[in-house]
Amino acid sequence: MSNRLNTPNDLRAFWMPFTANRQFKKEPRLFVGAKDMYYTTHDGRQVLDGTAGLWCVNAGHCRPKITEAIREQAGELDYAPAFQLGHPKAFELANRLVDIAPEGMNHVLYTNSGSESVETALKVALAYHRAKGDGSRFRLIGRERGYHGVNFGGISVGGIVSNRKMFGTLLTGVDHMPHTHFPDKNAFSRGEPEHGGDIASELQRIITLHDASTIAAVIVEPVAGSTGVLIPPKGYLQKLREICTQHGILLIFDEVITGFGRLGAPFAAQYFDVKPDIITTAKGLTNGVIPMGAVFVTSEIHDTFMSGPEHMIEFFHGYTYSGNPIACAAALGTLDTYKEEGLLTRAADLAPYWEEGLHSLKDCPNVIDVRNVGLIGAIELAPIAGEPTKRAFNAFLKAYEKGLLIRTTGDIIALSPPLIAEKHHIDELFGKLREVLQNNI
Ligand code: PXG
Repeated sequence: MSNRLNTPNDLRAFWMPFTANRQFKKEPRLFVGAKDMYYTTHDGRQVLDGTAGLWCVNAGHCRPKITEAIREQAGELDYAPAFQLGHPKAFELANRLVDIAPEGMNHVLYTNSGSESVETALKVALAYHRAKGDGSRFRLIGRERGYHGVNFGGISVGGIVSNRKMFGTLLTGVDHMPHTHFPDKNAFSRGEPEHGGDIASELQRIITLHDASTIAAVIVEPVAGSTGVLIPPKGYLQKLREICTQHGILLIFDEVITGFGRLGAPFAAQYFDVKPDIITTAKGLTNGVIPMGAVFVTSEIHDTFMSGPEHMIEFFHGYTYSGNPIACAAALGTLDTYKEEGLLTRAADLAPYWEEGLHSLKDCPNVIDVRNVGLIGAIELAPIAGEPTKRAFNAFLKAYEKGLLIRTTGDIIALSPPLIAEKHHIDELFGKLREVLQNNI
């Protein structure tokens, strides 16, 4: 007898990611279409996208340049082996990416997701020190509440407890800096909070403990996203950079969320004017349409590997789909769209209006903090006693009913609309959210 689930719309077979599967399957929420700022649900309703999908659809949905590029590429060259062979668009895209990257980040490795970008960056960092004859630098330093995807390197340097606790010993040789959330002092901050930049000196303490000669890299999200939007206090990132430079430690910015215009500059490194040695990206690279990531490294790092006999592979790492032709075409179509519409800097123009709208929700019941930077916003809610996460999840369900997509993590609502948003979309978003929050969730 076949054990196939044989109803076409049976929801049981798909074990959904980061989802309350049983709740979802009782009350499914399906999107069947999307255009620009809106999704269409299976029951025919329009839902305003307040989160750019999962922080990735920066140019809005079903944009013609991107969909056409994919269609064309699929008919022209579907796949080319990624190892020891190439295709023109992989090189064209790398050059285009380097053009918008912070100065000196001149080389790009391709991946298929943010998680793979993180693994790639950590491996580059370890291998770089070995290639320089400094192989005792094996430690990796992350941060509490950090999110760096779901693979073993990423959860090891990451600091979200629920993502780590089920999975054994993880990587050894990892330590964590403290997080930067100080609600007592910084609640209702606009932009970079005033207090807490000094916490960067905890890195110095960790270095003193382990000795700099054992530490390969420090990895942080410039703005921590998944943990509920933690914006770096003033001076914090600059101080991390100083300490890393002083001790020969590589600084990795995980820009999977902040990359491609989210803050109003192409990358957070430019927005905060702090230059890391490695940048990880994904999401907005292809507007979320095709899985793809990219890791940027400095010439210094790249050139360090370019020694030894020329017929030898310089870095033993890569994926079957690194630089996949259809993904490259999607990314090129995305970069064209960003350029034509000025989307990589548009968030800077919208940010003041966004900030006002967001902070106007301060007086809603149970709101204990509101914070923002670029086109990112967070509203932190007081948890329901004894039922953490439930209030925010209720808000998510209510918002969906009202035609608004928000993201929640813990009891925090995170907002990050597509960068094509107009003021009336921002008004609609905060209008609907006010209705949700006012109704005793
Ligand atoms: N690094 C960072 C900083 C991320 O935000 C990843 C790595 C992993 O990317 P992939 O492509 O492997 O998922 C991420 C992903 C949310 C949310 O709602 C955030 C992410 C993914 C899904 C949901 O906060 N970030």
